Amino acid sequence: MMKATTSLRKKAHSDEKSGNMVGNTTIATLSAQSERRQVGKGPENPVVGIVMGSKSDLPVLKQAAELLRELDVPCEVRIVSAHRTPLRMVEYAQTAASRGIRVVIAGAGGAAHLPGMIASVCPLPVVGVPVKSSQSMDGWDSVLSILQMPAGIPVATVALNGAKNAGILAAQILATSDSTLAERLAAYRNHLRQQVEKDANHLEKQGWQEFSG
Ligand code: AIR
Repeated sequence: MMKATTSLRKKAHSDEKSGNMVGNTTIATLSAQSERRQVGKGPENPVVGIVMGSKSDLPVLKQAAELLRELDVPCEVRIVSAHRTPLRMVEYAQTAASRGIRVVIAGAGGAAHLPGMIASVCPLPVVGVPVKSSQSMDGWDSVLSILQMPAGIPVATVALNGAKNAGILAAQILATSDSTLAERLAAYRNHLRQQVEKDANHLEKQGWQEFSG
């Protein structure tokens, strides 16, 4: 798996030397294209809004931010609690689209009403991240609060603490109208595949005992 700290740009640099290809183009080319990205114009123009119910959710939700940074998708990160700051939540949801946000990632733990309530106020697609908080009933409280939305107001719910996938989903939604982002996502997948193939080869060569030791 590509480490969050290893940006696609850095990878592109080494691939430029080795000539690694993704489809008909090098990852370096993809990175250069990302400079002229179509989604947003820079960090001051975020297109994904990441919101969480508490600062205690940040270790999970930051994985979405890291993934989006790797893909050169500008995002903003905010703390907004459905229960402790309900008016702030409504204001965020009502203004997100007009500020240029195109997808919202919302994560919370416990009685996790934030994703569903944002979805009820805001016309944008909402990806919900159930967070296993310190007081959690094994995560089920959060999972069920986010997952079981009434018909008409959907939240695309990812796995417990699955913020990385939330970031990928948000990028995939944006990539339906951004071919260069689609190419960066393809490069990301290609990297995942190469990692697994590398591990599989090592395991076969070394045997499972050596490999796991
Ligand atoms: N929370 C905050 N406001 C409403 C909810 N459901 C959630 C946070 C966090 C959990 O409550 O998303 O996962 C515990 O928050 P804290 O601040 O007590 O650590």
